[in-house]
Amino acid sequence: MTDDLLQIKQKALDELKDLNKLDDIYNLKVKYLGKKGSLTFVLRNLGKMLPDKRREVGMLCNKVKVELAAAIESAADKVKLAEKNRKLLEEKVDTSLPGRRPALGRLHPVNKVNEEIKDIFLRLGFVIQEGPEIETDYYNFEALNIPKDHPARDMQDTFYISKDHVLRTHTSPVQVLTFEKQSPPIKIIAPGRVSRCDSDVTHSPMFHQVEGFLVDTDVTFGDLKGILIAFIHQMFGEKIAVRFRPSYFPFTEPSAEVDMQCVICMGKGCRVCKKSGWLEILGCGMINPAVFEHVKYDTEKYTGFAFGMGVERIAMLKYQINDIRLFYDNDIRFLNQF
Ligand code: 2NM
Repeated sequence: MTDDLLQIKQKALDELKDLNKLDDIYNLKVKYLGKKGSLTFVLRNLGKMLPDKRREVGMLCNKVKVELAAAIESAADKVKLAEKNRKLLEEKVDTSLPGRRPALGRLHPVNKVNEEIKDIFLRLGFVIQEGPEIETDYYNFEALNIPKDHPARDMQDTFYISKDHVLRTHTSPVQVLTFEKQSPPIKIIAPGRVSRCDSDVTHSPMFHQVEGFLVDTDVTFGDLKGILIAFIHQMFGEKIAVRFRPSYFPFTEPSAEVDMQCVICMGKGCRVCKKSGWLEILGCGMINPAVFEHVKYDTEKYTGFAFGMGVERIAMLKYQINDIRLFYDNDIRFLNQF
């Protein structure tokens, strides 16, 4: 019997040597020391032995049990420690590595210039007014004295949503809506997105406009010139020369196009100004009484001026960008320059 016990112990120790998983060690413990284990079996049969034998075998059995339990415990500890070291090594963090710098956001150049334009006119006493990007034929054309057969209504220029609704081709409908709600004096700018069916290096099917207008008694073309020259000087510098050229818009009479001295060559003539020394930057005029008649303003009492400019065009001149599509490519290398 004592030989059996020593054999069991040796067998258990031999098996234990090869184990390196906690589960296997636990199973071995059950196999030898558990309720149905080999040692427990011996202990159960002690009662059938003679007293002397029983004492001898009992003592040895307990000794083997204690030794095996200790050996199993120490094997388990070793496996746990190895596992812990493996994890520490695997999850090691190199705290000396440099951190990743988060990319800073910035304003899109079109938004930046839009903000600058708005700031200048706010300082000149204008109030910002916005309106819907989808308009009826009436507000986008009819009320602005753009008759049914006017080329600006052509399918090539206007995105029609339905027979009667368009994506606004300018922010002028905001002016008409304002005229309907308020009486003079009015001094407003209308910034916003507009759409025209046109696309090349200087035209985008969607772009941004700032239009402005002032209506009061005794408003003159001189007032218009004063405001626009002040704007151009604040936007591009005090030294820039400005000229007004006669032009035509259905909603203004007289109308003019405004040129400023080429900011690239300072008027000497270059590729950007096509050797002329001048760059066209906005359109303007005295509001056509036909527009006032639509909103029932007294044309004998009130006069007004209006102007309009493309934000992308101003941004292209300011930052010397030669392709409008760069604004919409979302290339971070382009956008990071502003
Ligand atoms: C321009 C040029 C000239 C303009 C006129 C009006 C209104 F509604 F008051 F008649 N709004 N905008 C206008 C005048 C716009 O953009 C080149």
